[in-house]
This record gives sequence, C-alpha cells and structure tokens, in this order.
Amino acid sequence: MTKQTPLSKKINHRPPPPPAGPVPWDKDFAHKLLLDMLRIRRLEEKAAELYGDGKIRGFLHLYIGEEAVAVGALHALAPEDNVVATYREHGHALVRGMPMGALMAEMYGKQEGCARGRGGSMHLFDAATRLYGGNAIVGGGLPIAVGLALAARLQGETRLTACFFGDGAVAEGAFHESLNLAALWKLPVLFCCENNLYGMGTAIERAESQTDLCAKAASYNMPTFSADGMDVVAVHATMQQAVAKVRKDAGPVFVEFRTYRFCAHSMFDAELYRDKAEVEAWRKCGPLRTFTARLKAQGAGGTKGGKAKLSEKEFLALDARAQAEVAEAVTFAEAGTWEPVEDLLKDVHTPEMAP
Ligand SMILES: Cc1ncc(C[n+]2csc(CCOP(=O)(O)OP(=O)(O)O)c2C)c(N)n1
Repeated sequence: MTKQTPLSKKINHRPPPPPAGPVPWDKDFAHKLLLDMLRIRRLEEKAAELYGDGKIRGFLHLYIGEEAVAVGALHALAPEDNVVATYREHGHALVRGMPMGALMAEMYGKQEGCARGRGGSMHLFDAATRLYGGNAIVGGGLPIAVGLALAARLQGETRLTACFFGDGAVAEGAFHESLNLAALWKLPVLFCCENNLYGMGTAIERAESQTDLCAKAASYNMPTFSADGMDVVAVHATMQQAVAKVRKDAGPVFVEFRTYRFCAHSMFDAELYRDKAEVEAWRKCGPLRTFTARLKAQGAGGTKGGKAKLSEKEFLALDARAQAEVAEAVTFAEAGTWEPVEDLLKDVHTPEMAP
C-alpha cells in the first residue's frame, strides 16, 4: 500500500457474507447462468494469457469477479432491449449473444471481429444483439443510453435501454446530465452502476463526496435499488424488479450492484492502492464459487422444472463446454485476417489532409 492523503469518509471495503440458501430457479435456468459465468471466466483467463503472449494488444480490462452482475442482470432483459456498456464489457457482449469467435477476433484486431478489428477489447459492438458498445470514455455510455431511449420513445417502441457503468462514472458530468434528462423526460433507461469500490487506483471515498450512490441518483427523482453484485440470484431478482418498474412507469430507474474486481484495473496496474488481504477476502465469496457451492448443496440430478441442482460431474461438463468454446474462439481468431492497408481509410469520415 502506498501512503495516501486522508479521506473525508471511510467506507467499508469488506465483502458481504457469502450468499447462502436455496437457489429458487429450475435446473435449466440455473445451469444456463452458471455456464455463462464460466464462459466469461474462461474467456478472460485465456485473454490474459494471450495478452502476455502479445497476441492481444492495446488495453485489456478483465471482468473476473464481477460475472454475476452481467449474467444476472442481462438475463432479466428482453432481446429487443438495448444495452450500453463500458470498456470492461466482454461479459456483457457474451451474455447478450455475441459469438465468442467474433469477440476474440476483435481483441486480436482481426477483420473477422465484431468491429472489424478496429475497436479492440474496449469497443465491442453488435447491432444484431443491440449491444451499443463498449466505450473507452468513463461515463461516455450514459448520454448514448439516454439518446437510445429517446429514439425508442419517438419511434413508438417499448424497448428499454440498460446502461452499465462503473462507480468512477458517478463523478462525471455526463452522469448528472444523463440522469437529470432521463428523469425530466421520463425516458426508459435502466442505469446499472457496477460499484466495485475503485476507479482505477482511486477508492470510491477518495472520489465521491457522497458514497451512497443510490442517494445520489435519488436526488434526480428516480426509484433506486441496490443489490449484492456477488450473488447472481440477488442480481437477477433485483434487476427483474427494476425492469418491471421501468416498463410500468416508462421512466428511469437506478440500480447499484455492489461488486469487486479480482484482477488489476487493466494489464498495466501494479495494484499498490489496495491490500492483498482485501482482494483475498472478496475472492473467497466469488460469484462462481458461491453459486456453484449453493447448487451442489442442493444435491445432484435435478430435473427440468424442479429445484436447481448440480453434481460435480455436471459442473465439470459445463466447464468443459466453456473451455471448448474458448479454444474454438482462439482458433477462429488465429485463422482471421488483417484488414488490408489500402482499406484503412474506409469509413473514416474526416477528409484527407492535404500533403
Ligand atoms: C472521461 C475519462 N476520464 C478518465 C479516463 C481514464 N480512466 C479509465 S478507466 C478509469 C476508472 C473508471 O472506474 P470505474 O468507472 O469505477 O470503472 P471500473 O474500471 O472500476 O470498472 C479512468 C479514470 C477515461 N477513460 N475517461
């Protein structure tokens, strides 16, 4: 830990008690969400390795530890809803339905990637699944989400727009402008804050005068919810309530998911701002670990429509599926092609400068 200036207000950085108790889902749904968490985890473990090998370059921000948020929340949306995310968006893209090969090829910079290899890890985009980015600008997605919701309103569509952003975005002007306008015009936006306690190396209490993010959002006159983002069951249930509220009132709602990233901010972060013991404590209540344990505690061999259960064999089979998908995605990306140099100015709208 480096020595830092005193804080205005100390907040609790300890993890919540690990989620416990029965999982109120049928087996198919529980396994589907577990598989999605495994797909994100295995994809990102591989991405970190590929980064070390120089196959993936530029910035890479891992979502490991936060998987329950994207998985629980996005499974509460309809396919026609819009999603806007941040640069930490591999999980959101996968759960929304982006093929893993297109995601991996994008990280490689190959033209078979979802954005022709021009965006990289931070700019995943997929019109087919209504994923409107991936955005490198902190808070940059919020005005886009409000615009998408306004467009839907003007076109007489009922879709809502879910916008994911970090706690770091809450100190940005774009956050305040977006919440204000969405509330004033009663636009159907679901503001989903992934509060992992840090914006890069800055703890939330060093950046926010008000660390109760729901209180902040409520000042814009909108309903708020807060959930344990380490518990996929709680995330899903809270998101379902929030979605229902947006659809019923056609106005914005703010949801805070209290979560934690297990890895460094990006691949260039020595992590001098937090104790190893703090990270270890959160890892112990990791979303994959606790959800798996809860399902296993319910026994093996659950049937469709019955109580969700999981045997070790079933867990290993799901994990093998996730790993096979990652291996296929790597093969796809490796076989991908570079955009020819003569195409590089295609779709660039700035006029060519005179020599
Ligand atoms: C407008 C802007 N300011 C600063 C940065 C540099 N920056 C990149 S990530 C980051 C921290 C954001 O933290 P948070 O929103 O909590 O998201 P997390 O990385 O924790 O998921 C900052 C300050 C940026 N990308 N955009």
